Amino acid sequence: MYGNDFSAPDQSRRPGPDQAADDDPTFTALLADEGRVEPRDAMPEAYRRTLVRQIAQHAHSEIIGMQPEGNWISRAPSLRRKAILMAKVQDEAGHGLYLYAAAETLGADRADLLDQLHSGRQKYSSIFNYPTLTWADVGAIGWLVDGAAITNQVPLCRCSYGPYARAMVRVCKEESFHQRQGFEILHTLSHGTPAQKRMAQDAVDRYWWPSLMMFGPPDDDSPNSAQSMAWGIKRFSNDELRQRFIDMTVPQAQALGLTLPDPELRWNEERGHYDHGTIDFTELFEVIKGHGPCNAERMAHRRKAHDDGAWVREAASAYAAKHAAPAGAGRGVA
Ligand code: BYC
Repeated sequence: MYGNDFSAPDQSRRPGPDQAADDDPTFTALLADEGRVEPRDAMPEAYRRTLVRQIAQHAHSEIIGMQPEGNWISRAPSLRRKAILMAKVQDEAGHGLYLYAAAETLGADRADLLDQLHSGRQKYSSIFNYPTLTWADVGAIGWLVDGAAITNQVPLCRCSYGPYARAMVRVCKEESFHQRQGFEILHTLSHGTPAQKRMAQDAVDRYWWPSLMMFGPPDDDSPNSAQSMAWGIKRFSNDELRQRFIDMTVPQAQALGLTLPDPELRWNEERGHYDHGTIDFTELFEVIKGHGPCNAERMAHRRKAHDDGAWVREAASAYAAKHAAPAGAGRGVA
């Protein structure tokens, strides 16, 4: 369970997980020193549980996140666009794999995590419960959703848990390609025919507010933030990252020649940030509770994909068992 090679734990440094205690001074000192916690290190049980919760939700988001864009692979407007989109969706599957592997280094069982997703006991990002109505939505997802994801995930490269932080380095590199491809799709549309520009504007109008909600509830309504920040899992609060994303995105919208659907967006010289209108967090909570436009469809598709893939898992297990058996066993050696 703890034998994942990419985490390369230093086994000599610290006692095993069984000896972990919430007030372990070595753990506290390691965090104070900005050190990395590795899988075999002692860690408080609550720290481990928080990481499994966040990493599993993150992994689930990556694989559910394949659906809205996957919808457009067969309808991409050119072969070039289709090839790029296929590669992007495949990257998201890869991110899911790194993240499930990172959760396994904490003792989580992948089948159990998927079971919790399928039964609704674990969450995935609210953003993937919105439909992709036009090709421009693929651009808006790349530009806004992947842009928000990068803003949230770059600080996670410095997360105190080593395997999660290292997985994020590669994920962020890939996400920045994704964001550029989204920007490029929207740039082409916004400089195309009036109908194409309208399509791009409509996609941005629908995806702007849900993208801001990806960062989670406001800080004073975020039960996990304070402890996660104290443990060095989160480096910035939800509101800080949301503001950073807005500040980065407003000039990009201007470069695209598109507007953001918030009349209250304006630069505040004193704060050194953009002010923005009120975010309707009741929508976020409704979507999280399962009442978004596509929650039922996303989950039904995911469960079906999982059931349809049962034969692959069985074949892989049979293959692994065959190769784990002692040489000659079961091969009918005379
Ligand atoms: N959607 O105390 P809080 C991608 C939940 S994938 C749903 O602030 P925390 C991509 C939260 O889980 C992007 N649920 O929580 C893929 C908590 O519930 P529980 C995914 C949300 O953990 C394919 C409760 O609300 N990125 O980029 O401190 C294609 C209270 O919140 C949401 C990650 O997962 C939400 N938006 O902070 C394209 C990044 N927000 O667990 C792109 C890693 C909050 O207590 N995760 N909740 O029942 C994080 O950074 C943090 O978990 C969050 C939330 C900032 C999301």
